[in-house]
Amino acid sequence: MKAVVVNPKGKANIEVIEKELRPLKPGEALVDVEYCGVCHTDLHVAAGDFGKVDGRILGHEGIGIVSKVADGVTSLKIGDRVSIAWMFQACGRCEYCTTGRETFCRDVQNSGYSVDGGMAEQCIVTADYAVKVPEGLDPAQASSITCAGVTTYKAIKVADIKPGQWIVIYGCGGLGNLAIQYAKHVFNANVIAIDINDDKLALAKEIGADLTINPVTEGDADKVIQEQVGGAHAAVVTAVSKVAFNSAVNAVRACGKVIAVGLPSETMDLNIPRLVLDGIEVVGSLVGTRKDLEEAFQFGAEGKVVPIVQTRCLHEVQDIFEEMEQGKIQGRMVIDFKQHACHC
Ligand code: 8ID
Ligand code: ZN
Repeated sequence: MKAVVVNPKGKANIEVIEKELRPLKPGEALVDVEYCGVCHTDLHVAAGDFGKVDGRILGHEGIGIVSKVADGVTSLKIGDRVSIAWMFQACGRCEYCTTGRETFCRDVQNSGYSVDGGMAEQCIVTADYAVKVPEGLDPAQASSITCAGVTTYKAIKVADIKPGQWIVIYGCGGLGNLAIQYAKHVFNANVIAIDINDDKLALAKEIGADLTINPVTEGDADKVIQEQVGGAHAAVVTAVSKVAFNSAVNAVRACGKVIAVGLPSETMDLNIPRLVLDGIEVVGSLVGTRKDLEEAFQFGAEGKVVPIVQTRCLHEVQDIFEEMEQGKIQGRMVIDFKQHACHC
């Protein structure tokens, strides 16, 4: 089968190769991949930002149909449409797994990073960790919720934002466009969108942002936010830049929360008196639990959030990675693995 793997010598640190999967182990299922989105995390993994994983099949925004189940599988059957998410499996027994924080399990395995992922014609999943896609949700759109959607839905939950409060979203890319929609249409918050590209901000406005700011042309976003709304109640930072993290700390009001989601390999500045005297909280948030994904999917199925996706052919994958690096993508590019019509 065709698969996108990490190769530091390839264009965009990846290449498309022929690769066979290992046999299924008990409790696992084989999924015929329909769609897999390209997340900025795939760029970090391919670049070795979290360690070298040469030869690993990338992808954790996958959706596909179960074509085979191994012994002991009771949660899935052949024909089910399921997610291939970052959380391949966790131990299920530790203090994190048993207290609703399974993404932080110390023995977690991650698709497209520590095990082979969904950017291939087929993928292995641990059956109990694959989440079913609800009826009525378009599978290409569902792929975007499998990481970008659930991550931002969860981050806003962590932000504990209340209806009518102000939340600022830094970065309006694949994650950011969904953060805006969940914040506005599910949590009923007032939303400020920040990006350095005007086309991203135009899209942000279209999908519900109440206020947009381009710090490159309009000055420091934090100053504008403090002036216009007296500071946001919370900030979710999806931008891949420490500049945005530093701005977020200054954009929130006293007792505001900064939810760190983006993963630039950098260090942010934290002014200690600002942190202490204003009671600011800075919290990391990592994807979401299976339950979070189930909920995030449901809001998609109800049409409250509509992922902005464009399907592309597998042979364009290296171009997609480069377009993402250059900030040229609106919403998400999703590789169509069903499209055998294109014999590329
Ligand atoms: O669980 C998690 N925490 C998680 C899950 C998924 C993804 C974290 N991530 C991480 C990715 O690894 C990546 O570091 O979130 C980050 C964003 O992923 P993405 O949304 O998939 O990337 P994108 O589509 O390229 O969007 C990034 C946006 O940030 C803007 C860009 O213009 C783009 O729209 N941006 C940048 I880069 N610098 C900015 C700045 N200084 C900025 N926007 C505002 N200010
Ligand atoms: Zn992702």
